Amino acid sequence: MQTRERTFLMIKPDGVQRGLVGNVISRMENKGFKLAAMKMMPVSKDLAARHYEEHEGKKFYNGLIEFITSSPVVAMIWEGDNVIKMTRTLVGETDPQKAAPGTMRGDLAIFTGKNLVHASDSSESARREMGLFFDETEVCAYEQSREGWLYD
Ligand code: IDP
Ligand code: MG
Repeated sequence: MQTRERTFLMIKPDGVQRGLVGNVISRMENKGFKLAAMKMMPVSKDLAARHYEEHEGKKFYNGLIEFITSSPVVAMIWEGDNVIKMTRTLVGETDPQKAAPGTMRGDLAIFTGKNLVHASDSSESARREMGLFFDETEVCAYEQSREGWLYD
């Protein structure tokens, strides 16, 4: 069985509170990506700081940590060819007012500080973020029968 590229995708507290968990998951499933891991969880201050370490010192940093720890998130790993870049495309620009219609943020959000989802932006961040949120034993490698209809 082939393990394809993997990325980390997280539905932030606003997405969970607004009842958009299913909508986000449907978009990823409908595209053809395979779910490899998923859990609903609170984010501790420590995990938030490690996840967002690249933003430490920026003016929005404290608010971001406050927000991401304010209510549970849904953390996921998705698998597929070029999934890191394609998920960023499906998510849309950081500012929902600039995000194209058809993207998650373009369709479902209004404000940068409440932009629904996080998605890894490179293979290094994907590896790092998957490791922060999941143990190896929580990640499922399995055959999905539709793969022959998605890839050569
Ligand atoms: P990304 O989520 O599209 O990768 P980043 O620049 O990595 O965007 O920023 C991480 C998160 O920090 C954003 O998703 C958003 O929630 C928050 N953020 C970024 N810039 C701002 C800002 O100018 N004001 C408020 N929040 C921001
Ligand atoms: Mg980012």
